[in-house]
Amino acid sequence: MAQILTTTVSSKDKEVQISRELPTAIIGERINPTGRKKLQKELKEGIFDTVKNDAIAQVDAGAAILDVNAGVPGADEPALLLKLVEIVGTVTDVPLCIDTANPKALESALSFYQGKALVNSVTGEKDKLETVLPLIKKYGAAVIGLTIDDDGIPKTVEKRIEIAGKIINKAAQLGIPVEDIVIDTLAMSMGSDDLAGKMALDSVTAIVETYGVNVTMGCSNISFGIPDRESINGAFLAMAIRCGLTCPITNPLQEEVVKSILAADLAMGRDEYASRWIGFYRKRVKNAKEAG
Ligand code: THG
Repeated sequence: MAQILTTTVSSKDKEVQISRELPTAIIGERINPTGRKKLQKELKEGIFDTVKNDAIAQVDAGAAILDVNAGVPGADEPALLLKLVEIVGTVTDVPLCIDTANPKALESALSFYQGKALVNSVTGEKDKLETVLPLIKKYGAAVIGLTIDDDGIPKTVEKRIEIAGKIINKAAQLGIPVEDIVIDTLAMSMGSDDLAGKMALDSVTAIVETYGVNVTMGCSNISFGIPDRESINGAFLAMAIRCGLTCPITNPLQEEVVKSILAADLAMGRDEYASRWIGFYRKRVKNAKEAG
């Protein structure tokens, strides 16, 4: 059996532990303007109502951590990311996953953030390792390591294992402990490659067996371009959890997604007396009654 590593992240007031012995930690993906024209427009105009509503709704629906991405084309990303981190922190108290490829934006967000953030992300690319990992060390953050390198997205499980190893070793050289590295095995669209799901699932199993680390994936990616995405996302999530996925980046506002995760946790023996399942069931019934 692979070693079980616990990744701890925190906000000013709350700590979240990520482990294969604990319930799945949902990272809510909604605060991301990619593909959301209306949100892009609001952010450009300095309107943050959708961000606030999405933050509150995702936590209410079961998100343990919130991903925050400020990638609006043409916007000042360092300033906007900082603003989003600040705004989300005023309406929720969960730890944040800071999602940016811009080192300036990352450093400004980290220097402002109170707690131990999850940084999204570093890759196995030489320049990324050299710019991002020192910031992780400096701010004592945890980091998602994408299994991509200078050759692009790997075509095999073995190559993903190799890239993850490179990220873990580079981090260790800087004094970043392995439990602070969460590996992303890359969920790609099954709409454009029908073997993408199996590749991702096999990679989760292999990464967990090899390194024992926590694993994430942007699970909604899997269903791009296919109808009834919620059902696909739900089934994929349950299977990936069985393989060792512990902190999916996904949309908790999709009921099927949350149901699948809770059912998978129950089936994995991580929901004592089914109390989480029952708690969420009662909440759904109550919300439905209130909505008439
Ligand atoms: N790995 C890591 N981080 C990531 C990803 C990943 N961050 C970004 C992304 N991938 C995960 N986040 C999303 C957010 C939204 C969607 C998918 C992945 C999505 N959006 C709808 C769409 O484009 O059709 C639009 C939503 C809307 O209009 O409401 O599907 O892989 N580490």
